[in-house]
Amino acid sequence: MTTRCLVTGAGGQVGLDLIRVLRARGFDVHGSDIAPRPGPAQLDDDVPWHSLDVTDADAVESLFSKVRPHRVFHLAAILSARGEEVPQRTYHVNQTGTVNVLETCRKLEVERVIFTSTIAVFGPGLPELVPDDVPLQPTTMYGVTKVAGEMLGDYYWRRFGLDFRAVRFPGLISASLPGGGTSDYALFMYTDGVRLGHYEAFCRADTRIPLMYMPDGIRALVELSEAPRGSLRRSTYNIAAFSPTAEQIAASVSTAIPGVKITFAPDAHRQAILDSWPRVLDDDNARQDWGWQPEFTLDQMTEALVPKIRALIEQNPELFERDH
Ligand code: AKB
Repeated sequence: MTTRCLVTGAGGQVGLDLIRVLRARGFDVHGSDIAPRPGPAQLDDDVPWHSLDVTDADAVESLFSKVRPHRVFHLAAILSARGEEVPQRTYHVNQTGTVNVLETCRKLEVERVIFTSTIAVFGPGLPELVPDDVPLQPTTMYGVTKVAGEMLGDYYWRRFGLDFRAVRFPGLISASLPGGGTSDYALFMYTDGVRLGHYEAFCRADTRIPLMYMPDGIRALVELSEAPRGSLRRSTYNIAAFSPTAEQIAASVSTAIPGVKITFAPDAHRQAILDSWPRVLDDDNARQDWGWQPEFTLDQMTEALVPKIRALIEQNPELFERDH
């Protein structure tokens, strides 16, 4: 029998790439989002798409009862920077939405729930190398709700046997516009670098956080979802790839876009968030339990990403325009 997967928040930065990879692996994949169905350039015509507001418990239950997924990839969330604009709404989408998804999966006996957590669960006062288990003291509503999501998922596993698994994503970078993250300065160096030949980053040059190229992030989700439960000693795992300073990213970008000018004008609010996040993540548990290993280094990502962004901008010059 073909495994059916349902992805929430599927129209976001991770979802569309995840759908492509799951389909290539032979899964029957359904997408859902509060946003309208993406166009054919982004999503194959034969992918079923459902309109879903995860804050509406009845709507979640009704859709999941209709689709009857074996696996749910719960991605729907508002990210850190946008999340601070209206924290109450972020709480509702990220927290109520996650409770609704978990509760429905429990009732319908969904086999597995895969959740995307983040480095934003951490807060100030971290060691240089940050393991899975340190006190979690997030400073953003996004981080607060992701800590709660991790803990709720773990509770549902221990209390109800719902097979819940999560990765803590570093800042993800891909050839698509992210939706309001604080790690976005890294991607904007590439997109504005190609589009305009310059970018003024909203962080200091020495800012250092964990980052990852999207194909590695997607592979992590898929590999964790397929790991034998017996090999998992925990529900939530740090995963890491590379941790360059913003200045090192700029240097890498300039190898692929000669003459690009990247400058730094820190924004106090976003800088404070970045400074509260880990500089380097320890992902030993993921490596040991389910064989996690990143493939892309910063420079390999640069080499792969710049031609992709160039091609996309040639097709659609407005694609990476933004008002912030
Ligand atoms: C954000 O910046 O909010 C996200 C994240 C690190 O989870 N990219």
